[in-house]
Amino acid sequence: MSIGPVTFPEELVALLRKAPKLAVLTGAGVSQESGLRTFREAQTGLWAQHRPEDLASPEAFQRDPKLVWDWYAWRREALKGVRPNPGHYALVETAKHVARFTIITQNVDGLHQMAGNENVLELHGSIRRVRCADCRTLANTWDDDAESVPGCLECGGLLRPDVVWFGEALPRDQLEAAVEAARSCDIFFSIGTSGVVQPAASLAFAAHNRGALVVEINAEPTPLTSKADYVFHGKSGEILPHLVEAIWG
Ligand code: BV8
Ligand code: ZN
Repeated sequence: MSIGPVTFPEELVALLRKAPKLAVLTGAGVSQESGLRTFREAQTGLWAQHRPEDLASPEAFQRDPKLVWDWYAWRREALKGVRPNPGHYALVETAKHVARFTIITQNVDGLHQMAGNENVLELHGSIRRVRCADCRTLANTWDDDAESVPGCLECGGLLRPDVVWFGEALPRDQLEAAVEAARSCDIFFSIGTSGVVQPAASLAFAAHNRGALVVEINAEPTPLTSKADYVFHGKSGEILPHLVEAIWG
């Protein structure tokens, strides 16, 4: 489904040319064109019988740590060879032209950083990091194909992905910085997210309530669509490069 030429309202282009303070919330949709499944998309293979939110929980890890460990090992394997797409690179370009640029991502794939963005807040952690479930020490190395879940070299506890599971608190420093960025930005972009998971989904509304302009770029409508000032429904990997071209090209 490639989109025709996107036209960007003059007012939005003019505002973006004024180099405002931008906050950008991203979700799985921004990585879809890099070949990564979104959360909504059904899992495949032996994971098809599991809902992501059933595996991404401390209860699941308690119940069957090896099953959860193997799921993340499978997702890390799927990440090998995956590269950022033009949507990620357009955000790198945008960062060069505005006063303050903050990416607030729900993605655990590290593709924003791989594309070259510096100021990336990882609200839900990263599957590229592994830590101890007990003492939280980060592991430098680990064996994804080990017979059993590897142990922590510090305390012997089980290792787990350094991500935020459902029911777990978000990293305080990342969340506080995200709330600050949302409350003090001039324009808030919500890109490739279904806007269902909290507290991430409330950030756009926090920005809106502070008078920021809200722009949604998503393949389909979300709970934010009716509140957004500008809505572009389509693929972020196609729309974002067009936007950058229209403003700074
Ligand atoms: C917590 C890491 C408490 C793990 C993730 C209030 C109301 C209701 C429920 C709650 C609430 N507050 C808290 C909850 C519970 C829960 C929650 O929100 N549940 C939901 C399901 C209702 N929240 C939590 O549990 C949070 N923790 O509240 O703790 C607490 C507080 C203090 C002390 C102790 C405890 C933790 C939430 C984080 C969970 N971890 N990920 C992992 O990855 O394995 S969430 C995970 O799912 C992702 O990170 C992301 O956040 C979410 C998936 O959403 P999206 O990224 O948006 O992806 P999705 O597939 O849904 O949508 C993709 C969109 O892109 C679609 O709209 C599609 O159309 C579009 N698209 C597709 N292709 C493209 C595209 N768009 C553009 N271009 C394309 N090419
Ligand atoms: Zn430990």
